[in-house]
Amino acid sequence: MALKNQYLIDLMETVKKRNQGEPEFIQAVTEVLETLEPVVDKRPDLVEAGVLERIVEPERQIMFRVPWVDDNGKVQVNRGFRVQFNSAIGPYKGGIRLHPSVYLGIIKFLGFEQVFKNSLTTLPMGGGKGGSDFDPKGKSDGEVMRFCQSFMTELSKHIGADCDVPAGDIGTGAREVGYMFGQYKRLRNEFTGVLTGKGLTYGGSLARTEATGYGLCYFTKEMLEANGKSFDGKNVVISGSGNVAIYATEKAQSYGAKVVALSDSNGYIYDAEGIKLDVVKEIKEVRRGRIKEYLDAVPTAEYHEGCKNIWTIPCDIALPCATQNEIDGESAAILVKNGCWCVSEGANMPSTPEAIETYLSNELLYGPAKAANAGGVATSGLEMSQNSERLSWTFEEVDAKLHGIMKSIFKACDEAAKEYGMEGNYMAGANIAGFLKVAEAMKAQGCV
Ligand code: NDP
Ligand code: 2IT
Repeated sequence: MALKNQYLIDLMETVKKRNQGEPEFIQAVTEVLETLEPVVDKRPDLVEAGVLERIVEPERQIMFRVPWVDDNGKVQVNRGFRVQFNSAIGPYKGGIRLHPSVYLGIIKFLGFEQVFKNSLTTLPMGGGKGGSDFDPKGKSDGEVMRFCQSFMTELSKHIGADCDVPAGDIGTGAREVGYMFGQYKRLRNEFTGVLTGKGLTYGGSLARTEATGYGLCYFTKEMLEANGKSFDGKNVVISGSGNVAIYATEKAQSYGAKVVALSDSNGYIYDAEGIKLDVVKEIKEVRRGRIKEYLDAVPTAEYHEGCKNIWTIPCDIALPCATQNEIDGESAAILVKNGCWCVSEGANMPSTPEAIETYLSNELLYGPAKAANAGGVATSGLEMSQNSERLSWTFEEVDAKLHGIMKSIFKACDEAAKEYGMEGNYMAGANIAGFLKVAEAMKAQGCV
């Protein structure tokens, strides 16, 4: 899809000029602006208020040095980031990614996506994202703790329960959130809900661990049912084997699907009998091991080096749950050739523009990340509510609210797509519905 509206073409040129060397950010903005063309035609008042020029520019970007001492007594230096993208509808909210590939462009694309995603959740949360090029893999607990403490020493100056509330993402799980929370509390001498994804003994919410993966399946189930389909008896390929992939597998299996593959950045496993999730949880959640160790417990499964070829496995439904741009045009074409009819995204921006074009032109059911993976941040929003009222809800209560939110997100995407003449294009629906709420709030608050 190419932009036709001259105003949007000019805006995109400005974004490209201003964000050189940040292809992921430009990709994320391009996708959104392309789907907003009918909104620009219908809502000159939002154009007049300069909402689009403002929404593509982060409110604030913070970059800082993160020095820490490794187990050999040597000083290490990483770079820390927090991009506070948009606070029109609530405090900045979004995870922290710890991965060697992190640079400003990655955090900006994630922060931009987060603005629309958080809007879709129906909860009052603005968008932000943070991270560092620190790699927790292979580090001792002591090293991870010293890094997290140093990272938070600077970050604590910029966040707060009513200002900006970080959480987990790639490489940031309960361990890292715990160390960061402890350091924030120590520096500020206050016990507040400044992070989500906390442990259950100190303010975390039940079902937050499961939320993104479960939410992905709740959203996907709605999309399937609206199109006369279901998970039952279907072959499913899921990439990644981290937090999102594990709980997507759990919920898909509970819906009667057969999940036949999982991966990590080294390679993928194929188990024709269906993945034994207790084995994966033991490897990944207990031992922090590699996915190929699955074969030690299940010798009948296969392991293949390299993660990309996971998309050559024939399946009905593909749930990418690892990282950005993990499905390119070539992989998408192979998926389609092998009979895949649904792609629903647990990861953020896992499909390249060419892959998305392939889904849409072949009429696949396509659940875009902003909508499909919003269950994690939605449950973070529920954790914030529980922290504010100093109560904790039961697993069933949180899970039921999450389920309700994912249903309403699907409905919002479906209805917006219909209203703007793109029925069945849930990507356009998600972008439009997510945008409109933030845009109305920005217009109402004046030029800020
Ligand atoms: P984890 O760190 O728990 O797991 C990430 C998984 O993806 C691992 O299996 C990892 O393999 C793999 N992976 C990461 N980077 C790459 C890469 N460059 N190439 C290939 N594989 C890679 O993270 P999460 O499960 O939390 O996050 C997965 C995705 O879901 C991300 O896109 C994240 O932004 C998104 N997401 C997460 C939410 C959450 O609540 N956690 C909410 C919404 C979206 P390895 O171990 O080898 O690195
Ligand atoms: O991408 C995401 O939505 C997340 N990593 C979760 C963010 C959050 O604040 O829970």
